[in-house]
Order: sequence, then structure tokens, then C-alpha cells
Amino acid sequence: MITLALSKGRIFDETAPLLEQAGIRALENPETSRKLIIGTSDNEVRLIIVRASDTPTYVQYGAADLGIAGKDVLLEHGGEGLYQPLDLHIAACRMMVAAPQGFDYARAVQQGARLRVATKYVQTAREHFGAKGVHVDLIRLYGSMELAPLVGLADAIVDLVSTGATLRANNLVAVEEILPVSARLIVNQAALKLKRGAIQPLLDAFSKAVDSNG
Ligand code: PRT
Ligand code: MG
Repeated sequence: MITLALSKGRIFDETAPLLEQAGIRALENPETSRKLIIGTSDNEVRLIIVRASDTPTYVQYGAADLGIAGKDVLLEHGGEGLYQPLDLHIAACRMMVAAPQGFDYARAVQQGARLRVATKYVQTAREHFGAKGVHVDLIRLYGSMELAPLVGLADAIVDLVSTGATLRANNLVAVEEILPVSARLIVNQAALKLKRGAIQPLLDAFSKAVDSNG
């Protein structure tokens, strides 16, 4: 049996077509089912439904053989015990620094000001600002980062941006790109060795599906 860890929402939605191209269909819809373990049309493959930020943990400890997680989540996790064979090119967005319209970020950086930055992506933000030599106090939030500058909690945020609609709706503007983000297939390193015969065809099928989507 092969276990694949996925989060519901955009990761499941955008993975389902790839799975289908690999001949695997979920037997229930995780958006409507309350089940956390879902069988598939392939008797040897099951899905487990986890929080997006928990996916690497399930795979690291071998509770799942494979998983699908955003690059953002993998950078925060650190990637220990994980093999990352494939960029699936799904759930794409960009990790950005954003600030209120009218806040001169470039000038603040140039002047060496100490910035308060709210984010869920503390590790990635620390590395980014550290490499640039920007002084920051990082404030860890678990969501709705866009609110922080509006109520004086932070000068700027680090968040994911896809359409930009959320930033616009809150009078924020992206001032710097940190990195492009997409979802990656991850594999437990020990499982890859022990179950290579079962896992390799799945990796090949994902790879073929990604290529055919160009
Ligand atoms: O929601 P939950 O707290 O359970 O976890 P999560 O937010 O980590 O999960 P989910 O399902 O929302 O996101 C899963 C993965 O999708 C992330 O880890 C990213 O790799 C990827 N992804 C792609 C995104 C986005 N695009 C995205 N736009 N994740 C989040 N967003 C959010 C962003 O944080 C911001 O609040 O959408 C908002 C901005 O969107 P736009 O279109 O208004 O710019
Ligand atoms: Mg979310």
C-alpha cells in the first residue's frame, strides 16, 4: 500500500487532474467527505488529508510515503528526510514582501531602518532579509497577514500572492519578490528505498502528467 498525503483546497484540486492522468481517482471528495483517509481507484494507493503545513511532517516520519506540498511549506519545514524529485508546476504563486501603499520600503531599507515584518514564513523571511542585510523584527502570524500593517502590528508582511486581489483589497502593494512558489512532490527517503517497485511507477506517471501539461 502506498500512502499519499495531500491538503484539501487548491493542492487537492490541482493534483486531482494529475492523479487522473496517472490513472488514479479518489473514491470520495475530500471537500465534502469528513474522512481523512480516502481510497482510490487503485487498490494499492490511498490518500490522507492533512493541513498543508503538516504534509512534510507526515512524509518525513513515514506516515505517508509521498506528499504534495508548496515550496513555501517545504522551506519552513527544512526538508529533513525528504526526497524532492519533482516540481509539479501547480498551485503556483509568488512569495512577496508587501507594504501599505505610501510606505517607502526601498527608502526605509536604504536608510537601514529596523522594520517590523509580520509573516507565517518566518524561516524564509529571516533568510531573505538576512541575505540583504535588512534589519527586521519578525512577528509570527498563522494567517490573514494582510491585516497586520492596517492595524499597526507591522510595517510590512511576507505572504503569497497569486492574483494580487487580496493585497489590492487591503491597500497593500508588493514591493519585493522573495521567490516563485509551486507545489512539489515529496517522498520519504526510506520508503523510496524499501518500496521502490511501487513508488517508482507513480513518480514516472506524475512526471509524464507534468510534461504533457507543458
Ligand atoms: O488554509 P490553511 O491554513 O489550511 O493552509 P494553507 O493556507 O497553507 O493552505 P492552502 O490550501 O490555502 O494553500 C496550500 C498551498 O497553495 C500553499 O502552501 C501554497 O504553496 C499554494 N498557494 C498558491 C497559495 C496561493 N497560491 C495563495 N494565493 N497559498 C495561499 N494563497 C493565499 C495567500 O496567502 C493570500 O492570503 O491567497 C491569498 C492571496 O491570493 P490572491 O489571489 O488574492 O493574490
Ligand atoms: Mg489558506
